[in-house]
Amino acid sequence: TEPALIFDVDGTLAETERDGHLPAFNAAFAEFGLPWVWDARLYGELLAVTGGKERIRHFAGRYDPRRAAAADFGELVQQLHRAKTAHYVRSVAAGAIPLRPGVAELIGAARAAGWRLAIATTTAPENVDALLRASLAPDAAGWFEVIGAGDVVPAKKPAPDIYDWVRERLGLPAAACLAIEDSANGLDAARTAGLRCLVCRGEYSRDQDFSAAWRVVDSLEGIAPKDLFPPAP
Ligand code: XBP
Ligand code: MG
Repeated sequence: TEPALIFDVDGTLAETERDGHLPAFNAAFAEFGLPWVWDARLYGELLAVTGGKERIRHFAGRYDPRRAAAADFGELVQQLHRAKTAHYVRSVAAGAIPLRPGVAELIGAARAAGWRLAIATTTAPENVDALLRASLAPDAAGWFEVIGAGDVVPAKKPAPDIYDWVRERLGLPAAACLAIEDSANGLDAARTAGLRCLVCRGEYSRDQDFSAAWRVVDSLEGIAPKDLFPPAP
């Protein structure tokens, strides 16, 4: 059976946070007349909470507790997140975010080798689609046999649920899969799901603890599929 590469999206395929998600959050807050403005430093801290709705709730609970306690706060979070997703999709579709070096080459080589490809991400499915379409190829979403995204599992990374969900749909044992991640939350999710994990450190994750990773690199450049499933010694 052919092995599978399971890719994270944000931070792994592309550095989407600072120039994609962060301005989209701020644009949504402004659209709703909220006095919230996230800067890049605060955002680095907020990234500890995965998932955009979860991140907004966490922020409000801490910095705007009166609003967070309002009866309609749950509905506000849903509306803000819908607006944020629209802003994000628009900027990504306009070509705002390139893939990280080596990503397109590795995906191309894995496809040529007949390997199976999948995605496991906490971000919304329309965001994944927009990024793959604009930055990889118009039909690139179809290259991935399983795309696990957003709210398909309620417990987001570092919970293992999204990796379990994807691996079950691939119908593969954990040993036939390799997760590719950029963050400690993603690494924890993959490891708890029993998967080997290659970490490609990114701009927001450089200083995190990756001791549980199979390998840690700063770029996927030059990595060939055969490096990822070395024959047993
Ligand atoms: C990515 C995230 C996401 C995005 C926002 O984590 O944490 O929350 O920042 O996406 P990972 P949404 O790379 O570990 O999957 O707003 O669409 O939730
Ligand atoms: Mg990530």
